[in-house]
Amino acid sequence: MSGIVAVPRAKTKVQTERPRLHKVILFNDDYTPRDFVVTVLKLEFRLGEGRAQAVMMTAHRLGACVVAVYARDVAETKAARATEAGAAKGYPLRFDCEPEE
Ligand code: TYC
Repeated sequence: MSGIVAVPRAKTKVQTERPRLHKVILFNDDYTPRDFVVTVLKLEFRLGEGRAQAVMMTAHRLGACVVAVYARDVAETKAARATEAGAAKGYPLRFDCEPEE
């Protein structure tokens, strides 16, 4: 007998979780003009005219609409910039973020 014992090495499997995507949500209000909402959706979120109109009308009718989905920091930056664009004109336009399920 050699006295050498083979001990199996413990394997540590590093599980990196994929960062959760975040939805940007547009909320309706009674004051922001429709065409301004559409302009912000086109400029900040790069939506085409038809998609921007559809998102704006969905928020207008239902109270809120998902605009797009991004990595968390991108979603937060875009939501803040779009909300600020409304505030700069005195509108209560609001965009918010929430994690996707
Ligand atoms: N409800 C607004 C109006 O009638 C238009 C509007 C639509 C405002 C969607 C915000 O997220 C919004 N002028």
